Amino acid sequence: MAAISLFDDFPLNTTVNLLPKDGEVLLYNNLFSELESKQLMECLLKKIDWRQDNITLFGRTVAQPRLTAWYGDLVKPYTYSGLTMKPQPWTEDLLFIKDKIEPIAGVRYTSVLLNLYRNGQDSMGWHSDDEPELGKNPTISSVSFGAERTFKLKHKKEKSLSQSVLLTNGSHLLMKGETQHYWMHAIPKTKKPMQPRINLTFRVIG
Ligand SMILES: O=C(O)CCC(=O)C(=O)O
Ligand SMILES: [Mn+2]
Repeated sequence: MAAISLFDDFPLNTTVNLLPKDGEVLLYNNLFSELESKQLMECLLKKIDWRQDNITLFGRTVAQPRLTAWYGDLVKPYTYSGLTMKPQPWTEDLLFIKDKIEPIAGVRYTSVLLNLYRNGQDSMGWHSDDEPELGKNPTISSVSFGAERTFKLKHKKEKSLSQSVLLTNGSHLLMKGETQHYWMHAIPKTKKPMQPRINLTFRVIG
């Protein structure tokens, strides 16, 4: 019988909660094959209507350190860090990704926020995905293509609790339960030379 190595990639649909308490964060590596990931990365880079918005934080207006886009069901606009975003209609590529993650997440997503990190200087600051439109205990799927970046989590109350997850090309990270209530997450800047990375966070807007 073949030995099972703990160091192999987890097979599809094998999940381990990466949080010690107060929420669930599950990682599915290689949900998309290398070829699918390469093709999706190229198509999304080309076809998504990327923009760099300004954002006002603590009264100061600055350009967001990444490009973003917002797609989804053509329902209500969504307010995110003071920006009201009007979604563009789903594209074929986005529906392909959505169809693949929904059976794992067990929800039907109504929208997706896309982030393009052009290099290691692009980043996402500490936050929780806790906008009122997302409701209590939202399920959020985060799909990554391109360069591997470190995703950090820290507990809001217990300062000693933190977690680091490498988000690889073709991976699916699922956040659910009380995660957004108790934890914050971020993609820090890095000085290492970094190729572009695209991240898609699928959300249910109520
Ligand atoms: O790029 C990532 O992995 C995180 C994105 C994120 O947290 C968000 O869009 O709210
Ligand atoms: Mn987030």
